[in-house]
Amino acid sequence: MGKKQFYDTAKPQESAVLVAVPSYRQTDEQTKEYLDELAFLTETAGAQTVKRFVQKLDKPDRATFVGSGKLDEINAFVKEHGIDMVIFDDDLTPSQVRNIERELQVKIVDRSLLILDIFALRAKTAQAHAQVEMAQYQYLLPRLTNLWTHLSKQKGGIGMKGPGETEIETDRRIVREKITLLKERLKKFEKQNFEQRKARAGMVRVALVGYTNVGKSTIMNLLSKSDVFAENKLFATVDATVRKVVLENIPFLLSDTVGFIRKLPTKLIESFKSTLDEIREADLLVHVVDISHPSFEDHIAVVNETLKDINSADKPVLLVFNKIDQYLEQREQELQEEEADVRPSIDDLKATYMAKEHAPALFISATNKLNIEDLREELQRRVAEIHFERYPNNV
Ligand SMILES: Nc1nc2c(ncn2[C@@H]2O[C@H](COP(=O)(O)OP(=O)(O)O)[C@@H](O)[C@H]2O)c(=O)[nH]1
Ligand SMILES: [Mg+2]
Repeated sequence: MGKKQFYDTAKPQESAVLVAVPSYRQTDEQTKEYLDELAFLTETAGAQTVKRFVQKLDKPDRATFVGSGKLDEINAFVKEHGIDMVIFDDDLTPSQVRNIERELQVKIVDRSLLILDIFALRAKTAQAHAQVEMAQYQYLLPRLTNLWTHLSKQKGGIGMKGPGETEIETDRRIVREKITLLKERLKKFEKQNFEQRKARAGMVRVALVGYTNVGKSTIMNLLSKSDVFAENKLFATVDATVRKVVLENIPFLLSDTVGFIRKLPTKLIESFKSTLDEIREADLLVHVVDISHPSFEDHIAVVNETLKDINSADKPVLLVFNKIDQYLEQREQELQEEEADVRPSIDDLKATYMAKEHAPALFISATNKLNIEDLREELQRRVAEIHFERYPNNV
């Protein structure tokens, strides 16, 4: 898989409709933001969202995820507009996929498959390719009996960057063998990583963490004068990058890695464990937040949850709110339009978060280079603290 893609680039952009089943507790505002994010993922994967379908339910329908009336409604729309695929904001069970596909006769993509696809597009190093491939096979294994029917095989495109036809027709045994081989290959990478890390011993390690698309790679480039790929896309960077940075004569290692997202499939986290080692072994986490995003508080919670999942929740954290340029613009507009609830000033935010965290919180703009000196100073101070505690003789 990985490089062996079945994506026909000559094809016009694929069209998609999105489907979400929020609980009654979820506000409409939240539902809209979640679907905005799903549409952004869809766009990142290369397709265009044509329509969104929402059905409030206590929990998704066991057989078809949405109720039969809603499914008919989706079906009518798909037929009328010649839609290529239906994307669900949750993971579907193999039997749900089978039932829905039988009904709609188009490609059915769930959240895991969509994210896996983006990862496959974005992986650059051999290790990241192997990690994505592993996750793809693990996703495929329980679904081998019903995914990739005649329909999906002809079409290609999103969700079809998985194993080719020959693999699909063979049985689970072969997929299991592939997983075993990949495990061995990944072990070799892990050994190499371990050797690299030994070579880097003696330096404080700092990891940039945060939700996807908040500006981690931009900050990495700013601090280390490196050239990590940054783009207004979700998961622009899947591979971990480590650079040496020197501030006030104290060297430390800074790593940029894959961003987090809500409902990140656990299988994916597992496959990326060795990439996430950079976070797990860090002495200090720089948690970057996009303050201009309406759901930034949700994002902070998702990142903290994911850190818990990878046993890194109790590390020291420096909270950095990025994109204040955009935030201030939004606020300015609210003030001008005399809106009822104008967002708080940066000073108010600072007071709130410093009280909450009992530590400084920084407010910067990485692209407009606002308060970057503060960030450098604070980082230097925190790194020096760790450095002199650990290497008291190494002044
Ligand atoms: N307005 C604004 N955009 C920013 C800022 N920092 C980063 N960005 C943009 O946000 C997008 C995502 O940045 P990136 O560094 O790739 O985010 P990552 O996914 O967290 O690594 C890119 O289009 C950046 O140019 C900022 O301070 N202000
Ligand atoms: Mg990035």
